[in-house]
Amino acid sequence: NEWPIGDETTWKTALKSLDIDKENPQDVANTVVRHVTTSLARQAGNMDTLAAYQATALSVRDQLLERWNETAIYHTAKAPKRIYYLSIEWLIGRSLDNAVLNLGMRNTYEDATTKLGFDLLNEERDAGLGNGGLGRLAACYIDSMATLNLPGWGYGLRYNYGIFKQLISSTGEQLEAPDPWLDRENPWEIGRLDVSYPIRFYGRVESVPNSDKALWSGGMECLAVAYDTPIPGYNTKNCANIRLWTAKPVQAGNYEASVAASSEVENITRVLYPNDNMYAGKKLRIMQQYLWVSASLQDILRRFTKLDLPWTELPDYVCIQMNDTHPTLAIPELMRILMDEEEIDYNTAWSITTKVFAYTNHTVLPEALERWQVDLFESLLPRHLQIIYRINYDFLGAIAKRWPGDMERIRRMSIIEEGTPKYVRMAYLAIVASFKINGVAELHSQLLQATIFKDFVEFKGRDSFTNVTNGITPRRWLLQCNPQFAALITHTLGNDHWLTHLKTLKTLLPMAENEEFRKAFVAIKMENKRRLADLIEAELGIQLNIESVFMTQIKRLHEYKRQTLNLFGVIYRYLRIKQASPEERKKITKHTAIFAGKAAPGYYIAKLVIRLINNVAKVVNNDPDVGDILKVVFIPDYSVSIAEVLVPASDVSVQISTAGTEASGTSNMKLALNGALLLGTVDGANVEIAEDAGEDQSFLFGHLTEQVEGVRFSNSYQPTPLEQRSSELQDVFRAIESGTFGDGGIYEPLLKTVYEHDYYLVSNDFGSYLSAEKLMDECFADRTEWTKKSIITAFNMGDFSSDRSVQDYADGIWSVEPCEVPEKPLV
Ligand code: T68
Repeated sequence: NEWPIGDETTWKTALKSLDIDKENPQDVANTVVRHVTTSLARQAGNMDTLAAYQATALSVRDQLLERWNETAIYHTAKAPKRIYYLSIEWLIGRSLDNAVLNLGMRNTYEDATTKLGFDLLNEERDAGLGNGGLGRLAACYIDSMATLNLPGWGYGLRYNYGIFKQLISSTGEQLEAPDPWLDRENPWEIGRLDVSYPIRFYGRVESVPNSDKALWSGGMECLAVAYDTPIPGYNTKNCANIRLWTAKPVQAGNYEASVAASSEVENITRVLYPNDNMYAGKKLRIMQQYLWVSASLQDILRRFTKLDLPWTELPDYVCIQMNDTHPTLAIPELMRILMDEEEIDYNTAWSITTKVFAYTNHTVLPEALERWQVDLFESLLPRHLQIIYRINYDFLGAIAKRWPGDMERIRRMSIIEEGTPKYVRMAYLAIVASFKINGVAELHSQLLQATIFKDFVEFKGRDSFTNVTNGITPRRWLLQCNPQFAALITHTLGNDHWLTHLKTLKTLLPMAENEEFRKAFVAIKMENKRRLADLIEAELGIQLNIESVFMTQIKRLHEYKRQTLNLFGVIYRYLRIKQASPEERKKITKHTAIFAGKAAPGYYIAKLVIRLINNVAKVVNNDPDVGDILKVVFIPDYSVSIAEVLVPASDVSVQISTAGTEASGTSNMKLALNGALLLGTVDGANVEIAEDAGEDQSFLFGHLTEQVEGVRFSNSYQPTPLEQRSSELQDVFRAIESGTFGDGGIYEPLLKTVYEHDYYLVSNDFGSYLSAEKLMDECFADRTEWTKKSIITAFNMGDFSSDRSVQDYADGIWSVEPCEVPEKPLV
């Protein structure tokens, strides 16, 4: 091959000069200092911690970009089938520590920055472009795709403001402040100002006679501009990419009009919607979704067209995984591009489209299912609505043919929900066009097929539906957050192969019986608890006894997740302590109840729960009768980096959603991998965690999924007084109402949800929750047994690595193969 440009020797010498010895701290220090003086325009005498962090991050970014480039070149040359993961949320957290670990350069960077006198702690802001589990899952999956050498890219939105910052007022209430995470330069992204695509909204459609083509014109045009975040694989040269889009106005001729249009356009990617598991139906949200999927598709198709192949081969080169229904507009968008721009007929376009998409569902909660009002849809995306009508027409025709006269079935399954107003049901559109639909844990996938998607299983057949149980990356959620435990594992095994083959941990199970190992394990756990206790004392002024059981419930505030059950349990415990004699108090197992999580700003009941937690904490933590027997902590502004401190310090993982409501859960996996025992309901991935950990290691309780509907029905229609459902809970409610934790009237709306319909079975499960806690306490009394259970739990979590999940997707859904970048580059 010809050298493409200029003088080859000059190029190669220059490229060679960029190489550094990855084990030489001086080499690394050189690159950092170069950024201090050039990128930051500073000098040794003019440094602060922010500059230190930024120079270091830029130096690490250089390392990533080198791999990113090589990966891109190699993949272009090899042209493998690629997987595109479309997620409207990417909850990455911090990148520096993760990047140096994955690059295998942590020690070198540590030495180099120590020698430079840098203090790198706590300068980095979290990239909080997500709400909770769904967004964090995407981040774990891209880490695994890179590590498994799969040719995968993520696509998302570059929100100027991520998830809001949570503040707690003096009255214990949640307040929200914006998260301007891009206000300082973000060293982890590369703006690709040359990669941009036009996006249209509104406008009109003209059909073209005798063809399936139509012309969509007018309305408002803007641009989507790309920003890339390189994601290094662990122990491989492979580097994946998350491409995030930002909305920019197109330069129009008229100055005033373009300034006005510019603020409207820039609003599109201004802020992340702060709802999880709740559909809001806002116009700006559908604009976000369309800008994101249209830009992503244009980018994906441009890459494919470079191969110069017929469109019918698209499914051999492209697979698009939809993370929930948020990217479902990609389906009519691909149809539109194929028909209107590539002039392909409808049937051929449909046959291509239905081989490209797969859809992951993350919830069965009806209030979370997306349905867009037809009139809103029609004004913003008139051509897409036409295409959806056409898809629905064919689809309903097929149903009518198979079930003649079954009008009820047609009404139930139609992509368009009839009524006033009419809605587009996005999940149904996603199912109709996808070749594979999956849930995120065994129980959830079964439930999907038996309930909300039952008709579609009958129509498409069982084979179109499957399960892929969620997973978490062991790099961040063990190596990075619990380095001492990771070192103990590596030391005991003699190598760190387990970091990419997590099932290897199983071979360490005999260590539960090894006293020396247990000692080391306990010492690490205590140190992690100490670190958390120090943080809590510094931030909140609460002193914790690290000998107490640390019970952790960390997740979004939601009625179905039942933080209330936990809190009412805490109050019940408090009342018992108050009643006990000083002698009896000495025998009570010491507890620390730790809560963290945000409530959607408009979710009144969830916010009331936060308020009650904080006011219970105030009373309990300051009651001299209680001392260190019970402490209650609400850690404000939960984030990925706070999770990294909480997870390794926990003894008990509280996972107590009403059976059948939590699709999977992923904090349950993080906590278990770090040795916390499960206190949970038979829900989501708890089932598989308890099964793998072994029944003896978990404390399960509560009504089962198949019982929930019946109990719910009688709660609503044959309500019995609360004291008959649970006299213990009755005591708790009396304490709240009588003002033990401040004005009881404030909490009336919250208590009413239980007094009245108790949709989530808080009263019905309270008794068995208390029994499970009691068993747990008895178990904690024998610390040796507890430690054994903790070790057995951790070493049985091999199946919950996101490497396993992603491999399941690759084999069972995507049909993509690894494409490993060789150590020696091509050019
Ligand atoms: C979560 N869903 C599931 N949704 O609740 C959890 N929703 O059980 C599961 O483990 C996790 O997904 C990963 O599969 C969410 O986190 C959202 O955050 C969300 C965001 C926008 C709109 C709706």
